[in-house]
Amino acid sequence: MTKQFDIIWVNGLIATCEQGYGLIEHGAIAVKNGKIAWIGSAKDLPAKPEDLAGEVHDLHGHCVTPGFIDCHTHLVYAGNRAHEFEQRLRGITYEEIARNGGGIQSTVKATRAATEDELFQQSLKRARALVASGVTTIEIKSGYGLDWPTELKMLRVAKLIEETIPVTIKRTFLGAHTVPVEYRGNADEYIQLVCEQMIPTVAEKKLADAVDVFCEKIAFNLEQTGRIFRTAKKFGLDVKCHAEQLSDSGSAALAAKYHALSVDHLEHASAESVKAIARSGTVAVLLPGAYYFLRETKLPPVELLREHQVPVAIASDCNPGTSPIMSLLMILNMACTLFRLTPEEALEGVTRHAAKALGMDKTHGTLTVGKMADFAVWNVAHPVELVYYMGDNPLRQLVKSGAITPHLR
Ligand code: DI6
Ligand code: FE
Repeated sequence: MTKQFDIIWVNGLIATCEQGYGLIEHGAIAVKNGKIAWIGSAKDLPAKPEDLAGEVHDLHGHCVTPGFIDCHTHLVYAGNRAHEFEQRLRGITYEEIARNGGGIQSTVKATRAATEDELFQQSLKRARALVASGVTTIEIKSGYGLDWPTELKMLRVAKLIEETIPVTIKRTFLGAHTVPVEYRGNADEYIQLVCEQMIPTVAEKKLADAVDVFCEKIAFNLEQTGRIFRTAKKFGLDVKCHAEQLSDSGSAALAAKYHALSVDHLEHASAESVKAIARSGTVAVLLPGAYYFLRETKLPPVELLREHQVPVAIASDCNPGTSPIMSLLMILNMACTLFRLTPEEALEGVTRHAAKALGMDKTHGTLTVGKMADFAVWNVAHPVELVYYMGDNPLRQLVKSGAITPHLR
């Protein structure tokens, strides 16, 4: 006789993340067809676990969280920028390096030159490292091609990662990451290419779910950003924005006007920006790794975000220039030590709110009946320990769509 569920995990401290930690003690999770079919206190199970499922796992009191969602990465790229790290330590700023043809441009050069397989192998390594820190969903942006063949190559590589390891990949088209060298001094013409050729093809061939823009003095202005948003919306794509990372440009408020899924960075965001995103239901994505690595001193307006009840997600921003970080556990700690988020807020930031930042909150981000059975089992007694330690990795087991994934390190 077929049993009601496929697998049951019992005897765990389950953090559902539905509201804060959302803890269930002595909890059980039952999975059917890759989704959560039952969750609650084990004593409330309708029958003995063995009678309900063919496979029963004892969690021995270990802690369970939703699989982490890294909602902002640039992990598909070739080469690295370790030499620029040295330059910055000698006092040259990120913006100066960018103006001198380094920065994003140097990664563009390496990414264009790499074969698809080289790009895949290098990127897969980073995706595996993130997964090994408890991640089951990763957003990956293009934006190191800035020409169509390379943007396409990046988007294909992102897809191939999903086909190779058990992780969900959400792709974002970031053709407007910076002005490519061929269009230097002619950003409008490049934006025209992005809007008239690239975005329509991305939409038609379903190469990405969303479109992002780096709105900044060293990248694109408000008018150009608005043009990208209008085009993306016209073609049915969601929008996101790298907003107010290095200066207060008003880009977060502009993104809110277009009902952006998220505005990301926000160190320089004003009270007006925060009010605008609160009204539009946009998620604020904070990226403590970039703040740390650039040794920034201007903090994002966390208190204002709280006051206006803006959902706050946190992400790795994994990229070669400003956040060469491949552990979301590390980012959880940084979000608390650097930005003063509470551990509970930090955890919501890589689960429930991160799912919302990717428009997938109906299916992911919390341990709730009907959602995908993506969860992590941790060798800790309470979820705060995930945030507290640095450099440890207490991941015991990762479950993706109800299946236990082999260890991926
Ligand atoms: N903001 C960032 O932090 C990354 N991109 C962006 O728009 C940095 C990308 C890089 O330096 O390679
Ligand atoms: Fe970024």
